[in-house]
Amino acid sequence: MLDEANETYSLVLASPVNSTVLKSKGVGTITDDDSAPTISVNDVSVEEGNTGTVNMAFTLTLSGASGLPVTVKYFTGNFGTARATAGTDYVALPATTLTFAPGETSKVVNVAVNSDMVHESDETLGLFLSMAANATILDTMGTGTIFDDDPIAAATPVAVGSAQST
Ligand SMILES: [Ca+2]
Ligand SMILES: [Ca+2]
Ligand SMILES: [Ca+2]
Ligand SMILES: [Ca+2]
Repeated sequence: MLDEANETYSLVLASPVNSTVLKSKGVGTITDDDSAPTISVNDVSVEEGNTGTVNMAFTLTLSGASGLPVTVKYFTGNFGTARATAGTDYVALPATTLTFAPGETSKVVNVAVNSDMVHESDETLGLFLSMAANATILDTMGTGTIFDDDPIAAATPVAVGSAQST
């Protein structure tokens, strides 16, 4: 069941009795017929918090274990109708190669969300996957939602002007 590289073996015929060996060594090839697994990534949401950072942990999952190392690139991007801003709302991750060792089926990618005390919309970012080797990307993006937890700033009291009457 494991997806593997094709394997070769040698067969050596030795010491025949009452026969002649015409070709003493044959090389056979076992062609692997197990399909490569697929990669997907989940959607994650976190409360923003007010100080420091909050960890947004995405889980990348293989549909099945592989006998081969599986690699995939991931990177973050501002994404969605209310987009989080890289560098302000979270720490951007540049394109990075992640490797599933043979047999591994899940890996975690952490994104640091910057807490703040500014009232905002709930904002989103994407964790994007590309360029997989020995696997097929089933789900190219995980959505990360940062739930804002800050109240609307108290409105500056507006002086109620005395209506001027004429
Ligand atoms: Ca906050
Ligand atoms: Ca923001
Ligand atoms: Ca924010
Ligand atoms: Ca906020």
